[in-house]
Amino acid sequence: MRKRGLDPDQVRKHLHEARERDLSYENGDIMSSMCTTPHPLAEEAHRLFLETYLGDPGLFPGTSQLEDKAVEKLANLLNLEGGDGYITTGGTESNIQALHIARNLSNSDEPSAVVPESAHFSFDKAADMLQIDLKKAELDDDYRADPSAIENLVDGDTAAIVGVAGTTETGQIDPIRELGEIAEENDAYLHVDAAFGGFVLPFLTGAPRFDFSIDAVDSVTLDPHKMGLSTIPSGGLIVRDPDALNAIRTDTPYLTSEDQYTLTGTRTGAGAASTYAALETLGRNGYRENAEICMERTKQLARRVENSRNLELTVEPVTNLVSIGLDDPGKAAEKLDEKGGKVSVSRLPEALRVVLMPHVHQETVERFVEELEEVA
Ligand code: 0PR
Repeated sequence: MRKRGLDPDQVRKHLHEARERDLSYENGDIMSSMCTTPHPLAEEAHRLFLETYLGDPGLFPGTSQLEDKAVEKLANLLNLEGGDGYITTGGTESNIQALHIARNLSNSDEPSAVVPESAHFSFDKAADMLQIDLKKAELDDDYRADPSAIENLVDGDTAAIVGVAGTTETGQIDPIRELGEIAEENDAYLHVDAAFGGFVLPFLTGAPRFDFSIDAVDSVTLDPHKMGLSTIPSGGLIVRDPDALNAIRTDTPYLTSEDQYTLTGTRTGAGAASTYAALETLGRNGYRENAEICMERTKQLARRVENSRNLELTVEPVTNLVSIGLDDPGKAAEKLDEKGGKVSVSRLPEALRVVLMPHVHQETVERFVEELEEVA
């Protein structure tokens, strides 16, 4: 560290230089992310609550109340009356904590979790940290969880079964109801990772059910900092039974609260405030409009892919993500990169993965397809 601090203008200059090297959502560079420009009011809330934290909630009762309200609204969006949960740092923390609950509720000496092969890598982190065996079940032909493959891996040590609503790589929705039947028969905890789909599916007519309207669902991850238009970090973990949180409670001597069930200690109140602001200002109609616009562009891209000679859809998109099959997707992604647009390559299926977040406008889609046809 420097002995004498720099002039603020000089530091500011360094900050701006670094920031200018970043890609930006708004000029259409980023097509691989599930994050986007937050709603302006969410951003305003974030700034207002910048120095608040919820690790010691008695110091920030106002912020703490906003978190409770945000949790209630998220639960309501997921068709749950009552319930509990908290605003996490994102899908990873929510998934870790869900398996944490399931493991601690399990009677097994060697608890395991069964997930579809499409599950996000946060479950690998969770399994490693929690010292549980993670069993990955093969997918069906449409890259969804295959209930019979899941069932084959379930045994007396299965603490949790996981389903995904809006998978990271294809945006697919697992058959949660069927997974629920398996969970009930085997007395296993059922967690649904709707980090991405949670703010899309409730607003699409005819989307399959994935939430607490299915009795067997014990907890759901949904991320306000993805399609919820909140600021980073805002994640959500919602549990059906408030008592489930007792399984991961830790005493917190000398704080204003007696215990906490969160993974992190000093955790920002900005995510909770920002989530509350986005939920309140957008309402169901605002989110519906957002989801519909994203799906329109998704369909626009999907149709272009279908009509292109060298490209194919690996699956028909059900959320705002398009998975494009072509020869050597890795090479295509590299070439697209040179042109400025950032897409990613999925591994299952091996394909180009484009996420149609709200910042990916119609013109961006058009430009992308032209560039893609060139490189393909
Ligand atoms: N569950 C699902 C289904 C996800 O897709 C993700 C993240 C998570 C959980 C974990 O969420 P957090 O990253 O909030 O902890 N999915 C993408 C990923 O990490 C998100 C992403 C990808 C974001 C690329 C930005 C980006 O540039 O793969």
